[in-house]
Amino acid sequence: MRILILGGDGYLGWPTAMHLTAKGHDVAVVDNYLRRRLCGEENVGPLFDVPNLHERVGLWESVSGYKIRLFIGDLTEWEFVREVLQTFTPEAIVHYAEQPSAPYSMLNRRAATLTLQNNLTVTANVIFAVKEFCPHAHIVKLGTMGEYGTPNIDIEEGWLEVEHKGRRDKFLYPRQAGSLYHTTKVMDTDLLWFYVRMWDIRVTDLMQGPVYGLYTDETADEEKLFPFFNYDELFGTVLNRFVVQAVAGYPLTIYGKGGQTRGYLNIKDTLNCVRLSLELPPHAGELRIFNQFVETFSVNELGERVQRVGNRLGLNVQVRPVENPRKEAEEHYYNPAHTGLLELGLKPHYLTDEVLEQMFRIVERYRDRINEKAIFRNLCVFAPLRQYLYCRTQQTISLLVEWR
Ligand code: USQ
Repeated sequence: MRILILGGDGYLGWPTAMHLTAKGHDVAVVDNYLRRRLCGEENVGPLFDVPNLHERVGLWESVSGYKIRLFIGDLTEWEFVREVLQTFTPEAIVHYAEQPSAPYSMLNRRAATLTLQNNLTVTANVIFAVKEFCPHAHIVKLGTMGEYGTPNIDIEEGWLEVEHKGRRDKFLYPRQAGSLYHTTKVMDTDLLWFYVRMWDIRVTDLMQGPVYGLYTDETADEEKLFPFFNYDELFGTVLNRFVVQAVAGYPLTIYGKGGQTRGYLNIKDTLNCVRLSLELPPHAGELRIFNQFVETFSVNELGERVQRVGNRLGLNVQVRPVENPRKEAEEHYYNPAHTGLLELGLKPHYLTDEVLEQMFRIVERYRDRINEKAIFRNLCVFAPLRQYLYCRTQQTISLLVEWR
């Protein structure tokens, strides 16, 4: 299949490109290095340097023999989108080309409008380009479990049957995002659903949870093929951050009460979910939605696991609750369905101690590169004092609870 990957430089885009070529597909990637630019502006680099796409494409061809076509440019510009689609004429498009960070989207007005403009314009351009140049192409859109928020009822897989005053109908499951980034993903879903109804396009929306890990079958131990590994407060996801913090001797930053529960998956499973969705597409005029994760953990549970494995490896891992920089429920009900991808044939990789040990071993190679200032940035001058008071209050509450 001719597959176009939008956002091919990213944490997931690049490993997806290698994986799909290794499975026999003809792949092109597109990127404008937005994430690299934003990380540079915020002074939060990844754990190790990642070669640019020209170098990665060359390296992948030299180790595997597989070619990847490359387009560098901005997908918010229609002329560029037209050129790419007319040149490559994809049969499927994997759309990762979005500003992917919830905390970045909440930084300030500039970050908010950049997230809105980039994410929504790219999605709209993709839809219009499919209609104009390849109306049968299947769009695989990376959505997020965070679109649903944390409702006090079970989360279904995309849709909800509602009975109201004796009549029944099926609707998109209610969305209530917890960040502007997540809200752009809700808007993406609405746009796609609208054009599925209007133009009979063919779409899979993958509602993904936070991803962890580095190794995929294609990277093996070739470090120059590893994806970005951000561990900073803006672009790092929680488990990757905790492993880096443990290696650096930095207490694990549990935000607030730590009961925030999410659906997690290994990066290897992301690649398999995307490939299975591509190889078993929906019908024209169908919006198919899968909840893309394999197991749920609270932040406290992740912290305990990282601490246990890190200590077994000879580290002295401390856990330190910090005042939550986000506005989110810290204790809540969470029971999302996730059977669709298993039915397509997904064989999950679970978070075992061995998987964590492998992450620790890679991160330890780059221990000297860890910039502690990027782990938890004090965004205002009173932040250190506030953090100190917060920790002391939490300790006093725990003592009082024990005493009672
Ligand atoms: N958290 C901590 N301590 C930290 C970092 C995070 O307690 O040091 C907590 C957060 O407050 C949150 C949870 O861990 O409750 C997950 O945070 P995260 O940074 O790993 O994930 P999030 O910001 O939600 O976003 C990530 C990806 C995003 C994707 C999303 C899936 O950056 O692209 O869409 O995971 S989901 O979370 O299901 O919406």
